[in-house]
Amino acid sequence: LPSHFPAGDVVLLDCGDDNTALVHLHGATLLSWKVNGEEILFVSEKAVFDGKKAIRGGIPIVFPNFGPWKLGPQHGFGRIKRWSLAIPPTKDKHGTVIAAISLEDDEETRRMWNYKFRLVYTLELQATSFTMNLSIHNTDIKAFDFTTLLHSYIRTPDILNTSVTGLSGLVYVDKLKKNKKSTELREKVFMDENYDRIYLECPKDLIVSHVGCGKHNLFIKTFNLPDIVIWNPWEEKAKEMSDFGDDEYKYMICVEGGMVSSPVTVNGGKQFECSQTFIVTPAD
Ligand code: TA6
Repeated sequence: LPSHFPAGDVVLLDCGDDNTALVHLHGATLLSWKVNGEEILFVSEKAVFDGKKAIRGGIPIVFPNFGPWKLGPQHGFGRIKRWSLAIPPTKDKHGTVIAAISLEDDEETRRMWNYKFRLVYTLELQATSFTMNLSIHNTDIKAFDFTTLLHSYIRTPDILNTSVTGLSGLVYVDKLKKNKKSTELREKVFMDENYDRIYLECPKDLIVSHVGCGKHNLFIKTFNLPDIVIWNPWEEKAKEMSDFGDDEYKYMICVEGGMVSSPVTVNGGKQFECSQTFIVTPAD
């Protein structure tokens, strides 16, 4: 385990040649995804693993609410609760390593959000690709609404040289400008300041350039996660976060697939499926 990751509640998926993924049962947070030994995800050196708040980095799961929530913690309880190992890592006949972790309602979640549910997070690791499947089961009688998102922190050696391709022509909500809506005109979206935007109904796959140590791009394909949140706290807000280094904004970009612009309704006994696939490709 990397030095600053605690042992204990982590599950390692290993498909050989230093192609691995590490998920922490706290918040079902992916802490690491390595492709031939190159770390693609970002976790703050100051991340806290006390189980009381979300881990700052990796891919925490946002459920049942994206953003500030009057019933409980911001971004909901999914990234704070301790999930359970449902299917231990096993290699299938194609060489894909598959594992699943799950979360069910309990007294604590029902006090905030009085519904019965079961989340199953199935991870599929191959040599240069990684798929995260989230199924949200309504095990209650009554219907419930939620928003959900995979809050992916992607590593970069230089935020100024990292861009997101695939957002051109989309309407985005700018949370830094009182939720003002604008249209993205750029083929490649670079950041040189605090960004906090929700790109709505993104139909295309995305490419995040120069991730990891900078020699690879990350191709992101989503299913049922049409809204793409792009976030970087930048310098001022980085200083305000106790679990984030002052200069760490230079080494991460959040590109987050979600169903957040309008809530999903799932009837009793039914389920909602969503997923994202990450593929590492050589940088152009
Ligand atoms: O992903 C964007 C965002 O909603 C930002 O507004 C910022 O709050 C970020 O999530 C991190 O939120 P957190 O509660 O983890 O500090």
